[in-house]
Amino acid sequence: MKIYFAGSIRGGREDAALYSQIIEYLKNFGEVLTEHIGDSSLTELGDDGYSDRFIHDRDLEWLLSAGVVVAEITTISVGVGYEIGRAVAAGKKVLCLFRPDSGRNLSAMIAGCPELEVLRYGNFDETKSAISAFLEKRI
Ligand code: 6IA
Repeated sequence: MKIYFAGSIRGGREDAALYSQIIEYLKNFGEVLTEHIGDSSLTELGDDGYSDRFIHDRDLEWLLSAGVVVAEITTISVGVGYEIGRAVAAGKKVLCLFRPDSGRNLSAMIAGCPELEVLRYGNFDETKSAISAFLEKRI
């Protein structure tokens, strides 16, 4: 199964190490198309050499080819919100992971969307059972 993982890039990279842990865990269930999201050398300001148009078109193609989408949404990111909206419109199953103890408030457009599954969690270990339950239903 192809898995699209979404996490903040220009929205801020403070959760990059957590994204990397989640991506490593997701690899137990299939091919993660977006491994670079957890790359600690990718900064919100850095330039990976590709144009924005290239990144948009490539990522959208990956998103639409994926069986499922998993998004860590604690760090607010316009790009991740856009990807979630496009995934819902395409009928994809999406699991959103949010940490309430971050002090941030979850958007009503995510919390109130009946097509999304939202897991509120405290630390990485708590995501594992939710991720496996979500993905095993779809393998
Ligand atoms: O608005 P954001 O940048 O936080 O959006 C992050 C989301 O958009 C991620 O889930 C990615 O799938 C996608 N995305 C945004 N920028 C990139 C990127 N390079 N490479 C791959 N996916 C991306 C941006 C390089 C930049 C640091 C110059």
